[in-house]
Amino acid sequence: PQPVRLSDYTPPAFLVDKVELTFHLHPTATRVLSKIAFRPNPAAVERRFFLHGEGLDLVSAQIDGTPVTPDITPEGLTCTVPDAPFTWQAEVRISPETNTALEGLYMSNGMYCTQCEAEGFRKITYYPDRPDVMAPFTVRIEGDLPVLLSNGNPAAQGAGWAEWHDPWPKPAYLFALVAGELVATSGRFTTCEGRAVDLNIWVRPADQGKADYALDALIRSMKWDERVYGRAYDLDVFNIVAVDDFNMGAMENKGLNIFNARYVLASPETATDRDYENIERIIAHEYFHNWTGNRITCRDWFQLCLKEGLTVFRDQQFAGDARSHAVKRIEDVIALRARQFREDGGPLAHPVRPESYTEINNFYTATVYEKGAEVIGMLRRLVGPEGYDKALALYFDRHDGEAATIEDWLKVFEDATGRDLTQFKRWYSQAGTPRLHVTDDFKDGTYTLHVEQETPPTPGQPEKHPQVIPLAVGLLSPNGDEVVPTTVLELTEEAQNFAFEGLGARPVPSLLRGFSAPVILDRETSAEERAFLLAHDTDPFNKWEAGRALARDVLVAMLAENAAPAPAYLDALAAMARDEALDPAFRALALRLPGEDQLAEDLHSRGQTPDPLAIHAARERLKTAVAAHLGALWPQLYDQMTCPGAYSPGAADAGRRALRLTALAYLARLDRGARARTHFAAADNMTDEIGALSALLEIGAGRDELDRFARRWRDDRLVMDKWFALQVSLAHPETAVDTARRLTEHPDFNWKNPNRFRAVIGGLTMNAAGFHDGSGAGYRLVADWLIRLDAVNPQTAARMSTAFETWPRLDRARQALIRAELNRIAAREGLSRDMAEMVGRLLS
Ligand code: HT7
Ligand code: ZN
Repeated sequence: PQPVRLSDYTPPAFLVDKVELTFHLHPTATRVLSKIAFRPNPAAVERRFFLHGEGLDLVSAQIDGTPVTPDITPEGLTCTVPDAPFTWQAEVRISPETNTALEGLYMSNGMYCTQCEAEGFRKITYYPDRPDVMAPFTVRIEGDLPVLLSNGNPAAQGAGWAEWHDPWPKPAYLFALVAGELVATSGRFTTCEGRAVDLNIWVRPADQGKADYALDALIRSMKWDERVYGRAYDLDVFNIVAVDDFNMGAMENKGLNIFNARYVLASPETATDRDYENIERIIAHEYFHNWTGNRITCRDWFQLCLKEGLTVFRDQQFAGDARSHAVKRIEDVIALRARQFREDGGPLAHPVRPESYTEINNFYTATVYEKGAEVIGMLRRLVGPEGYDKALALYFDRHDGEAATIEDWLKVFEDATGRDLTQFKRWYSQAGTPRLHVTDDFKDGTYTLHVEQETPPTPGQPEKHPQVIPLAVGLLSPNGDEVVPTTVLELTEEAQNFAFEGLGARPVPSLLRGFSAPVILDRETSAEERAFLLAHDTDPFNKWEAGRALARDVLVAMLAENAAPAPAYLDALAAMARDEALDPAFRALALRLPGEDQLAEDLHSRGQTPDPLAIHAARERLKTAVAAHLGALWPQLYDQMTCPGAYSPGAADAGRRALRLTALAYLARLDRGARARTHFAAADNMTDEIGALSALLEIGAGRDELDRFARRWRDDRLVMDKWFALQVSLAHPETAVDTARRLTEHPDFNWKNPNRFRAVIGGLTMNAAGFHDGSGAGYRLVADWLIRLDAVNPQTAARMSTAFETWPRLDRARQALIRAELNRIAAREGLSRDMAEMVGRLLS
């Protein structure tokens, strides 16, 4: 297939005034009747009538009531139509039960549901399936099921049928239908505009009672969007449905969000603190899309970051307000570095706004989402919170009801603040993570920072230009006082100097505070200076960053020289862990060592070839050394960090549990898991149960506990996903591949369920040393399963192929092994467009 290019965009030939759909549900022969009012688009450059449609069985078609015979291709149909408004009617037949790709209308455990973003609506009926065609929808569903849902407000219903009307014009990708035996957890919310909204979280009857937290998160999100962005909800009902088989996290269909069940269902016994946090974040994210995505949508899929980057930024702000801004920022940066920096530095690098694609599903990436959010964070920093608020108000005002572009987005900032964003726009078009090389000097009371920026070449972009980079800086005096509070320096040139005058002594710089830009900071820094910042920096992000950099330097030295961990680092860590002025959640994060994949990336960026097994061994040695050095502290922290009272998923208790379980994991290295076993046996919530089990698995113990866990949770599929994932991701490198293989033979390894597939095969790819086993067995097993899954669910298979994106940084032997597997996948007959594009890009 030919790639689609941003530069080829043309407006639609026809616009849609109204859509009426009728569904007669049947597992293998659902009839879909459509009646669509079209009119020629005055802005069109051509008049061809083309409707997308894939895998549809066309029964009949009419224009203004007269039967027509369209020309049908695998992508859609064309037909001769009047040069004036007309009504198109069609009947198609589809088979939801055999739709294993989980795109379009499909079935999950007896429930009908849809997934239309990005291009799934064309698998439901013939339609101009592009986001710049927006229309109000009326939907009638007929089916012998108790709950029949679609977008908008309920219009009428009877036994076996229901009608829905969505007055807000929307693109087809926001269409949704759900039908099944479902029960609701319900609430009511009155908006600041006085609209009473019925809220329902629909789950399968067996999951009743596990949607309270999702409902609570929804209400908090609605309030927050009113308070912070002035955005109110605009329908009489808001429905959320939890579905077992789902390709991604959730989908923001207008008035009918559909969620992967793992991001809805929670009880203290079955969900961890991390699960609760994810539910809160994703509920908020999908809700926020109602304005940033639905009311204002994207003109075309190249503009995906317009809704995704902004909505991630908004959900990050929300979570920061609901929990701790410092902890949230650190967690977001850990994730950004692990997923987005890795993507930006490899063969899959692409701009935040890509310029071409073959399969758009392959571009729902960390770059579009997370780097897209970082770009908005930088904009906010550059124009200030008030400028940002003014620009957003103008954005909602100017573009409500439209399908907009990044140009529209930047123009509202220019118009609202008077700032020229021509150079800033490079963040949308230039791929790759910029590197800042910083040196400094001090003379006659003046401290000068010399900053150079450089963005490495990325696929298709050999030459890079300087970007606008907000560099937040503070200066500390040698006694630890802050002599220059946080100041934002604006980098725009390849090389720039910034002088700070009137200083009594050479200061210690705290650079890139709050991680003010998604860049790699390159500056020779001594261990003493890092320890100083860990102890004194007033910026919590940089305080954590100093500890993280110390740990990384220690690990690099351990790898290079087989050195013992530096005592200065261990002392600094102990002081931080003991510091009761610090939030327990922050301390838990600071005690977490950099991940193996992150270390591999760090070594690579220093010009070395990482050895995954050596990294694993060094990290294990460091963990044991930290355990021993801080010895007596662990039982103290374990005893101190209890949470009296009933389980609460709130940030305060979750932070205490995180620190307590960190202590338990280190303690397990000293007492051979004795305390972890007791903890596991006494656990009354899933956070404690998983925390103790992980501590045991990490030291190669926990067989009995795994068995007990399986017996207890056999019937809970979401908890069993954890059981599958944990065993593989925490397996010893030598046994990881065998463990994964054995689990693929387990009777409950339902590999067509994306959550279960991700648990086992994804779990293996996350066990860096196991996956990169020198024999290539890990690569082979993953490739075998990707080939198998690709035939039934290309989207999920293609997404997981990113496990291979780090091949260029590995040694020759591993590179050859991975390339051989990628070539084996590429050579398969009938490979999906999704996978073919991914493998092609990975190999290029
Ligand atoms: N906008 C959605 C992205 C999406 C998706 C969701 C579920 C299944 C398939 C999907 N393809 C694209 C989710 C979001 O970002 O909110
Ligand atoms: Zn989104």
